[in-house]
Amino acid sequence: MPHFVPRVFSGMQPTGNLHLGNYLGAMLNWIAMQETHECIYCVVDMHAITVWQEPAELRKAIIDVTAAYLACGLDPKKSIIFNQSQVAEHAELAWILSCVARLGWLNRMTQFKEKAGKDKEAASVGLYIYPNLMAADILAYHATHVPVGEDQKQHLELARDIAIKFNNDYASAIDDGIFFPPPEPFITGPATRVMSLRDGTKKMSKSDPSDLSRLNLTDDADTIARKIRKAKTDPEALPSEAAGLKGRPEAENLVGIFAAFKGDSVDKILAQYGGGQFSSFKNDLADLAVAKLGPIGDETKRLRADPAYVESVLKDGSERARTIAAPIVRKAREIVGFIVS
Ligand code: AQP
Repeated sequence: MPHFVPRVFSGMQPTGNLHLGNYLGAMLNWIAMQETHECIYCVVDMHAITVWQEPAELRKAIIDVTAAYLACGLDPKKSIIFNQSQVAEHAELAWILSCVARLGWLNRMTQFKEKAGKDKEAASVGLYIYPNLMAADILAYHATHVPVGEDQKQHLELARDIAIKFNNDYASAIDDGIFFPPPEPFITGPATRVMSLRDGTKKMSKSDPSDLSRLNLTDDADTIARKIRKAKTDPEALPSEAAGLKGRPEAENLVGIFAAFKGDSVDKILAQYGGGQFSSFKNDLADLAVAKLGPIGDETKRLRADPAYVESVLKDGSERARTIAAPIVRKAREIVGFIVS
């Protein structure tokens, strides 16, 4: 088996403000992996248009999400930071992979079912084949590790299946057996699935119509405190051990967020707050959230006011990304039998 350089790839959609789920589920790992791996972090604007976006809003959102990346601590000197649409190899490889992936595989994707809702016929074709583009994003760089939240697990398994099928289908044209390394999901950390503040059974998401459902990374201190105060809870007191959170999704979510911010275990948090009411716990959680998110929000706003700088980061990142993707995608074209001049 050939040796592949350990390489990290991941991305977020510019479809709204980044929120606490993005931060705890993915971003914390992204930041940490910069110190140990070669990392490529993408603003996945091509994924964003699988659902119609107002063009001027999309352009602004690409800048805003990039500003949030930088404010969280991604460093353009350590990592490649770019937007997907500036590297044409993603779309090119996605077509090849769409011819490798099977309809039956895509039919099983739960995210499509959730997002398309009842009227599947009206969903874009892009939304349906979104996982093929995601596979191309990763495989175009021969990425080996993909840090994501729990909700992306199924898409990553599909990316692995596509890589393996490509390697098998074209085995006769691949010198040492494996052209695409099957990427490893990296789903780990204090909160791999942060839930909505209004409904503990739904994930926190950018597209939830209620802004009260999420903590945005740009929310000010008053907004953070208000959202936590209004967060749904149940009438019981907090339990003293993690097992007591079973069947209490809202309580479990808030304690999980507290533990993630604090860097402590859920049991340790409950040893302190168990038996108490939610009100004082919520006050402390709000203070903690403001202390962690406030500086990120301030820095994001500062960077958003300098779009020329943010665009320069994306331009430089896109050029560096292309130097990695171009030879890999060129080779993929050759492997499938295209004439590559
Ligand atoms: N609630 C979450 N908990 C943990 N991780 C999460 N991620 C997203 N939500 C949570 C992780 O963040 C990364 C970027 O995901 P995304 O760009 O797809 O963002 P989103 O917030 O998941 O977007 P929406 O709101 O669900 O969809 P749209 O934008 O279509 O409205 C991923 O690693 C994801 O796992």
